[in-house]
Amino acid sequence: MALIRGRSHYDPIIEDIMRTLRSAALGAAFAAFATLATFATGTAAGAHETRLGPLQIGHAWARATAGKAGAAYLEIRNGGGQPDKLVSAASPAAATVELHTHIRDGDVMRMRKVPAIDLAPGKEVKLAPGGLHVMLIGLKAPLKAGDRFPLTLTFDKAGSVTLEVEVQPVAASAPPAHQHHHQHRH
Ligand SMILES: [Cu+2]
Repeated sequence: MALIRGRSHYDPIIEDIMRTLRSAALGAAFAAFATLATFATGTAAGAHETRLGPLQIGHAWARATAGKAGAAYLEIRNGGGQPDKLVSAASPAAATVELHTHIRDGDVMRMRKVPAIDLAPGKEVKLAPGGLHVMLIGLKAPLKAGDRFPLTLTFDKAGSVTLEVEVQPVAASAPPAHQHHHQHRH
C-alpha cells in the first residue's frame, strides 16, 4: 500500500480497479440470489425442469423400493459452451448417495461407483435404468409410489441445486410422459 500511496498519479487507476471489483462482487451476489429466487418459484409451481446456469435438469424420478436401496434417474442438458460434470449428490432420504453406472461383467450387469458424470457442452446425458444412476443407499424408509423426496446435485462449475424426485411404481421404466400432480397424499 505504501508504494501505491507514494505514486499518487496511479490512484485513479487503482480506484477504477476497486470499483470494477466491487461491482463484480455485487453482480455475483445478485446472480446467486436470482438463482435461488428462480428455484423457489420453480418448486412452488411443481416444475418438471430445473435450470442451473447453463444446465437444464429434466424430470427426476425413482422406482419404488421394497428395501433400503434405490436409484434416482434424471436428464441433464448442458446448454453452455464449457464442459461441466456432476460431482456428487445428496438426499435426506438416504444415508449415502453415490453416482453409479452399470458395466457388463460376462452375462451380468454390475453397478460401479463413478467419481463424476461428464457433461459435454451442447449434449444431454440421461441417467436411466440399466445405465448411469444416482444410487441411494440406506434409505430411511422404502420409497413408495407417489412419494417425493429432495435430491441435491452438485456440479463442478454450475454449483448446487436441490430438486424433487418423484417415486414411480416398481414396474416403471421411464418417467411418465407428462403427468401433473393435483393430488398429494400425506
Ligand atoms: Cu447403483
